[in-house]
Amino acid sequence: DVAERTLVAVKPDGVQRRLVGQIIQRFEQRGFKLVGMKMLQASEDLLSQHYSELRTKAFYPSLLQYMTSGPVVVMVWEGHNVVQTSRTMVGPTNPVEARAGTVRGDFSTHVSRNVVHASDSPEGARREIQLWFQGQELVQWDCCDQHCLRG
Ligand code: DAT
Ligand code: MG
Repeated sequence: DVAERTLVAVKPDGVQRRLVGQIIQRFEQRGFKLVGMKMLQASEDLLSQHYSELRTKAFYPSLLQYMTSGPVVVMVWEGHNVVQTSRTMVGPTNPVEARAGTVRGDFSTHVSRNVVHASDSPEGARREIQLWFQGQELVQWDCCDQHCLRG
């Protein structure tokens, strides 16, 4: 079976606030496998595809402005139920609802600066991974502890 993958991105506020390491650490310690990672300044074109569902929202122009305001760090993580588990680790969209222990609950106060992105479904993850990564940028490798991580 092909392991599930998800796209996680540290948004420009997270990079500026030097939270990249702490966010990577959370996914590593949970037991997920990093299979792709890069830092880039995202273009408006890429972000308009990434956030195409939000096109009609009032906050969409400011969302694109924020997301192009500085570099992002995008990652692909792999593992059992990684999509849903990542959403739980990241917390709800609005930090006011995010519990301590989640990324948003620990590091953010405002919905427009919520530090991190994580795909919301396996189909969404496939679409986003294709959008942000070339196939050869994803690395297939054996994690030596993988047999300890599931039954
Ligand atoms: P999520 O990032 O939790 O998947 P989403 O896909 O609904 O949330 O929205 C994408 C991003 O858009 C979100 O992380 C922050 C921004 N956003 C969403 N709702 C917003 C709002 N009401 N005001 C400002 N920004 C908002
Ligand atoms: Mg979303």
